Amino acid sequence: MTEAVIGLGSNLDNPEQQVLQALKELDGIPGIRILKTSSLYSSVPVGPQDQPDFVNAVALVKTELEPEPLLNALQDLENRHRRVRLRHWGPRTLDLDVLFFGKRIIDTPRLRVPHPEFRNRVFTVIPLLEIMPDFLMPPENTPLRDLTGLLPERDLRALTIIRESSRFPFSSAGKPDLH
Ligand code: ROI
Repeated sequence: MTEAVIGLGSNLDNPEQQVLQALKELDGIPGIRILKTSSLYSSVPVGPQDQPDFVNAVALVKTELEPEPLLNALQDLENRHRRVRLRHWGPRTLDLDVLFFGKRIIDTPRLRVPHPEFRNRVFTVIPLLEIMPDFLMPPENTPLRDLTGLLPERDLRALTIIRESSRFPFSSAGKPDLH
């Protein structure tokens, strides 16, 4: 059983709904349970600016899956949201990233964990700080809170909470527990 951090992002087709629905579906995947979710944030796009703002959130999950099966499950979920990628770094209906997988370092053609851009992006760092203020980032156990002063101010201003987290809002009643 591993605790993993998943990043969620959307800027097409009612992004807030895309992210809320994806959280619900994530919790429904066999071998994945959500432990905590951040608030939903609105953020200016990283990359081309001529696209809508994003809705971003992060979720802490516990999972029985190994990294590649977890990635497969996330990609299936993206595809169910009819993910369209119009261009590199362009708008998308749903983007799910493995940001952390326990303390493991993964570097394969399909998957790099910790996510190589995690620490440069206000829309991943701030939501994770909200739910895990004492998180120590692998590989060096750097405190997550040490990153706050380093993020671009312009992006920080443009990151606003659009929906407060209310702990994870979906009932796990009736689902088998993970051990
Ligand atoms: N920009 C923001 N603000 N949020 C994202 O989730 C996001 N995802 C991406 C790119 C296009 C790099 N920019 C983003 O993949």
